[in-house]
Amino acid sequence: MTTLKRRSWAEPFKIKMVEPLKMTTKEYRQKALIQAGYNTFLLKSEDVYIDLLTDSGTNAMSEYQWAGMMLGDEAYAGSKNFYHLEEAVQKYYGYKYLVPTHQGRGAENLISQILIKKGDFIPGNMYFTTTRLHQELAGGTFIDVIIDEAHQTEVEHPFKGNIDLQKLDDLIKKVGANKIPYVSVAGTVNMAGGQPISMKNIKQVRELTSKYGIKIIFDATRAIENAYFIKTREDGYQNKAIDEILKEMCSYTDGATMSGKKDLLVNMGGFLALNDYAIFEEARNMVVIYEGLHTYGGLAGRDMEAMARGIEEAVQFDHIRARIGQVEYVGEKLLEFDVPIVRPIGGHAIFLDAKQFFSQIPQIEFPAQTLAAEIYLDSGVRTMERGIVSAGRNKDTGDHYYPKLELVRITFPRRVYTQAHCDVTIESIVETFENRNNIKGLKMIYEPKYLRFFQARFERL
Ligand code: PLI
Repeated sequence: MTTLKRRSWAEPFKIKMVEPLKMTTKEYRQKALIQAGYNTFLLKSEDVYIDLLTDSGTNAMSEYQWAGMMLGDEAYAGSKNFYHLEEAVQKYYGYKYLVPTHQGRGAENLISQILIKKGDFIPGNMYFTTTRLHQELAGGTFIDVIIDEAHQTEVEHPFKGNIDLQKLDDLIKKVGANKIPYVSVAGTVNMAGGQPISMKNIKQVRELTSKYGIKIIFDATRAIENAYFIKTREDGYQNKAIDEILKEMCSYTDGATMSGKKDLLVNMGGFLALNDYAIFEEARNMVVIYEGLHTYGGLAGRDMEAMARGIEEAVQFDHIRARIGQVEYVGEKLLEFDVPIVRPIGGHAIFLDAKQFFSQIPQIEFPAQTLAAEIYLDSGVRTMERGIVSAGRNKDTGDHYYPKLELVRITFPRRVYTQAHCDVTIESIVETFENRNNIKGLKMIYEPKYLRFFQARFERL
């Protein structure tokens, strides 16, 4: 007789509506891949079986959110859904002022233009594509001050998103505090593999920056997932609720940019949240130019309502445990087959280490791009490159950045896929891994000027 080793958890919801998926053959996918220039961003979604490209805007909304959509107040000015969203942001994130934006990068544009002057430096815990680009477009230079462990895929560290305080202090001393408008602190650092920052570290960054009068702008996009890791990994937080932890994290920062398309369980929406009235006033003026009036910022009333309701659901422990539990399920299975992944397992995604996976493919032949293409070809599962293509080029020299991390992100939309979908994904990756030595790299045949990973095209070598 076998004995039970553990009790499983399951999702705290059941399925009410389904969206059929198209099943395709390998020959079909081969054609689709060539048409898409070996770039998974250029595939048609209908040609994808299990879409693990991103967790951004791909979430399934609840009946509570859909009911809220019917209560959209589509007034040009002063929509009641704006006031509901404002109240929810104040209650759960703790910031005083809210400027809605169509999505996260709308907020990044506003804060970068307001706070950054030409020649400034913006330190942060690893870059994110759109965040860094807005900082650069505003005349700044992003400086990575994340701990070294974040660049080492095999090193186990509970908080690989932490900022190296020495690196930060050295930078401040080198360039001067007046050249650093703010530190860009992200929760569960996306490009590091969905790795969290500890509460202790955020607090220490606050203490250090306060000495110099430097602000902290928080990328709160996946801060709720970060709060889960603090609760489960950091001393003193086991008995705190997710919303308490979230609010404490935000309390050490001066404002936040937010893509609601992740943590907040919606398909569209974002915001800029601030404590300083003067900066808020400027953002509220500027949002009118780029997004829309300050009480809708590019969103329909119904979108703001869904986001306000999404905040309430996102901070529920059972939700966040199941969300991260699904990602852990996939990661643990891949580790059983010795597939190289970033460890510890991240919050929103599994990151395959493409340099190790394809040790025969040099970085300039795009191992991660190749791997994402191969997985699609094998099973119709769509993933995303997060390596040299995403890193882009140095704006001064024009050379490729060669990031230490050459990853493929297998990203899980919230509340969308079942465990059987997860199993199909695992089997496809394991089979590609077993066949890894027969696979060659790619060459880039078209490169767009900005954020090239979205539209670049490749051919097989
Ligand atoms: O896609 P936006 O404009 O709503 O948000 C931009 C953005 C900002 N910060 C972080 C950490 C992100 O992950 C982010 C968007 N991420 C995408 C699209 C992703 O696929 O991860």
